[in-house]
Amino acid sequence: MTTTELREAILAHLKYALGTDPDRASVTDWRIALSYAIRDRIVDPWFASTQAAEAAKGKRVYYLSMEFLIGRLLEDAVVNLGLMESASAAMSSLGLDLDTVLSDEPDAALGNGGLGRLAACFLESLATVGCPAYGYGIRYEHGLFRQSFVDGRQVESPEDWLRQPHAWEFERPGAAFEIGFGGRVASNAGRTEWTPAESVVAEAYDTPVIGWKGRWANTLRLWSAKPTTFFDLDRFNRGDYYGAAEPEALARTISRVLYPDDTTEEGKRLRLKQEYFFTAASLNDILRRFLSEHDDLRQLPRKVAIQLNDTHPAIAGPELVRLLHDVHGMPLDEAIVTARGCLSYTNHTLLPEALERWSEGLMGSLLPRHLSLIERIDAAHAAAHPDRGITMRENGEVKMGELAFCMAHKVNGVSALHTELMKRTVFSELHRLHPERILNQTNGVTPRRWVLSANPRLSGLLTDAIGEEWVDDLERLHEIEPLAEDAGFREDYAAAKRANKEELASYLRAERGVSVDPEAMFDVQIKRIHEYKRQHLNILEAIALWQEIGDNPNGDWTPRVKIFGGKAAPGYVFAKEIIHLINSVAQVINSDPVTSKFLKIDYPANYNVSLAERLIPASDLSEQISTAGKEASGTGNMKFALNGALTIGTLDGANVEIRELVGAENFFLFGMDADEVMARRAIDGHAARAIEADPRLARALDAIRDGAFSPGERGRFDAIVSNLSQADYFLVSSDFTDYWRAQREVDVAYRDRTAWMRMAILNTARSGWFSSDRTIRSYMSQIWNAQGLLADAGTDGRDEG
Ligand code: GL7
Repeated sequence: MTTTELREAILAHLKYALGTDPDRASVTDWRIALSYAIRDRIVDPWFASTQAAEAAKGKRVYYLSMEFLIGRLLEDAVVNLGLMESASAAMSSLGLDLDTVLSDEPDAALGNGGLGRLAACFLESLATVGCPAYGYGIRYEHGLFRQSFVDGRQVESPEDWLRQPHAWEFERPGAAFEIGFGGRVASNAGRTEWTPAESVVAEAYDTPVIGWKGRWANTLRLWSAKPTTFFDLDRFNRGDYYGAAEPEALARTISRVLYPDDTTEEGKRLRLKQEYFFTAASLNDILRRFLSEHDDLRQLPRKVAIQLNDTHPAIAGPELVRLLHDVHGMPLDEAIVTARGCLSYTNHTLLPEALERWSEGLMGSLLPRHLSLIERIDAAHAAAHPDRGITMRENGEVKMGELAFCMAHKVNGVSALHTELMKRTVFSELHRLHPERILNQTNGVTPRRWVLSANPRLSGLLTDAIGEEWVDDLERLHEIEPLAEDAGFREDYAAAKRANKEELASYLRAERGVSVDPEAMFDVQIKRIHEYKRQHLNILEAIALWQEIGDNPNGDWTPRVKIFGGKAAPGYVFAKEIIHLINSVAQVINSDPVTSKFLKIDYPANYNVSLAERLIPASDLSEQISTAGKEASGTGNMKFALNGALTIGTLDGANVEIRELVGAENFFLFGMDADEVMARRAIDGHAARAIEADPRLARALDAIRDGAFSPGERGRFDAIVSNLSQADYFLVSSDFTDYWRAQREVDVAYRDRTAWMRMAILNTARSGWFSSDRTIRSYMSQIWNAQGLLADAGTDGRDEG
């Protein structure tokens, strides 16, 4: 598409779709007009892909996820269609700057964190490798809350991404299913029938997902809840206007908000309704599509692969059994085997509080038929393994992890370590019974968003050096390895990093009034705020460093800017205390005239995908400091390594694999490993001992206790101080000394810029394995048995390495 054609298309949409003219158009109008013009280019490849999938009559993959943290879509589409230059030229010919237009788009924040972002990366990779697939989820009216800070405390407000027209979706009133809740179950002529007491309509909204070079496009189908009747006319006519609107309000509640919990589970009735709502709608849709092409439901596992992204859609097991058995008359045992042949389940966390359990009372009142099917499935499983006494029900609750495990033919963890721990801990009994079922699929990230668009400077360098093929064959980055020894390349690489840092520095100055020196090390920790991720370990180190610099202000300190980003679940009190502490410490340290040339702290509010795209390319140091055994994988860690930030981290999640690949000498390791963590936790008084043994730690904690960061309010952070001195479940105090040691090694390493750049280049060169294309190909061959349909690119059967 030429610049002129694109320009004409934009102007036409501005006029005919938005009804405005160039003189009156706002940036948002221009952005939507550009989005429509770009969307038009997606529709043809999208149709072609759909038709190719229909013609092939092969297997389709269905990715069921409560969360899709997709962020902005316009830039993704422009980049994957190869239209960056035309779009930029067209916009400037209209007097606009493309970057300004792109950043006007609100983030689609239909997810909380890593799990949701992984789903978004997977969708993009599925399209890139040409695997016929659908993402299924919920079209939340309000995504993740907006975060602001008031006096250093997190304040949440609703996010409103649908206030403007959403240019990427197509409403499909024809694709709708009635979803029931509650009611009665009865036997009728040998068949079980469920008559729900209430129901809502699930209506589809489709967003095309275009892969690299526009060769293939899949569909993200999100369900919106609508009432079966729009309003109660009788009540309206009686003047009861509120009452008349009630059915509609109640129905819409189901797709109103994303639950803002990250890893901890909120045991709410509405949450279970949301889970069943989107799972049932998706399975109905999947069966409808299957039956439009085939007639024998016993063939379902050959044509349908359904991936359950965590246990949130685990009700898919009993629901699919119900559809096959109750609705289509398949014998129960066969229905269970058939359903299992289609389903597979990804576990994303071992945290006990995050393993979903629903009380049988709640389940029975909302989904009575499903509860009785779960009892049948449980009994069948127990009968097959009579000596084991494993059950998916305990203390009047249904354990969704066990249910998902028993109804899946494959169960996977998301990093090598996490998968091993799954076998050893939560699923040890089930693993013994089904030793072939658990396998590992280490997470990945899409290089199109996380390198190519987020870091155009680095991308340009890479393409100049080795050609463009790395973009969808990321292991080719190995080819730049020898260039780590090339002084010219090192300088270019350093210049790209430096320019990214300058850009971030001006953003921070403009948006936040904070001035930071791009020469300083940018040390970044961005992720949800959680005790196991240990942002408080990082801030303790900052306090200790500040004290030490204060003792010796003429010392030869390595200047650092510590940047934090992330939200806490609104009900997670301790995490919110950590946020308050970081902000309070930042305020004191940043205004210290003696130390602030060496140490600054910034915590921009409302961290989201777009902010991550700004921060990661500008980072020198990536903080991956979770208590070993707690972070299932991490995916931010991969994005940083690809963009040439060095990691300071524990042996946790995918850090282990990152370190193996980039080389131990290019990674700053510290802390206890998962086994040591378990052993140390068993030792009485571990926190007190650690504090006693490390005067730096004791002094930092004293400063917090004495009100150094809460003038006039000594006890403000007592909850944190007493936690770290007593129970300290996440072993912050016990890991502090070694963390401090590793940070000082980082300081020394950063001063030798040649050596540092060598390490950074090797991180980029050796992280190509973390492409989500590799992960998706591996799921395709090891779990889904699905084929890619790209004619030219030879993706079928390509080795996943
Ligand atoms: C998570 C894990 O905490 C995280 O380590 C992992 O990278 C991610 C994707 O697999 O899944 N599990 C989880 O419940 N959330 C995650 O981000 C919210």
